[in-house]
Amino acid sequence: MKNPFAAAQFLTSAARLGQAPADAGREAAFAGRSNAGKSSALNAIAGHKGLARTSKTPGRTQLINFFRVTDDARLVDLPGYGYAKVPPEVKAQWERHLTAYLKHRESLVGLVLLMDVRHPLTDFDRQMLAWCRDAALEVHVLLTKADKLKRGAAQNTLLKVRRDLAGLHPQVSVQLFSALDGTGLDAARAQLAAWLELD
Ligand SMILES: Nc1nc2c(ncn2[C@@H]2O[C@H](COP(=O)(O)OP(=O)(O)OP(=O)(O)O)[C@@H](O)[C@H]2O)c(=O)[nH]1
Ligand SMILES: [Mg+2]
Repeated sequence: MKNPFAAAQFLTSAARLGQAPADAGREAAFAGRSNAGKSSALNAIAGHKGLARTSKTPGRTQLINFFRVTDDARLVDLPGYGYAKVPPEVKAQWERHLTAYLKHRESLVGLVLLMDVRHPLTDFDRQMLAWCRDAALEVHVLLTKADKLKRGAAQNTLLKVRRDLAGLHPQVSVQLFSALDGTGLDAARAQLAAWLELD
């Protein structure tokens, strides 16, 4: 299968919504707590290791990073939340930017919410799901770093999270994912391609 994300390119970074590219076409954003594997997932999906910067230091991606897929389609790497060393006022400001982005970004068609398969559904993940539900925004959950668990344990987590999510958001899907060994890569690409109307 041809990878519709192979030509993805870095477009721009924005500290707030006003600096974002024109709100046209279709956009899918990657959100999740710091270190969940957002940038790694983006790189795996594009098949391009150096596209989004990954880091062992949590909270590295502080800006909203936009990537062009086609003239009409973008992927967006959102800053991670739950980074303990960020002062409360910075955190509060970021929450305002984030909710503004989720609420007002017309081109945003879906949110990929990443959770470490070993620590799913934190309070902030639940908060994010509530914001998306209120904004009537579709969510696709990637349970990341699936390579860290045995197959059976990962499957059990998947079933449990799927059950819990059903009560939190009416339009949510969930899958296992690993940027390291490629688990769930095709399914993640298929969901994004559907949202962005790529073929
Ligand atoms: N084993 C394993 N490690 C992973 C996987 N995905 C990411 N990692 C590691 O997890 C760490 C964080 O990955 P990032 O992709 O930078 O996480 P992020 O969510 O973008 O983090 P912030 O930008 O700080 O919010 C890095 O050390 C990655 O190498 C995976 O699928 N498997
Ligand atoms: Mg990142």
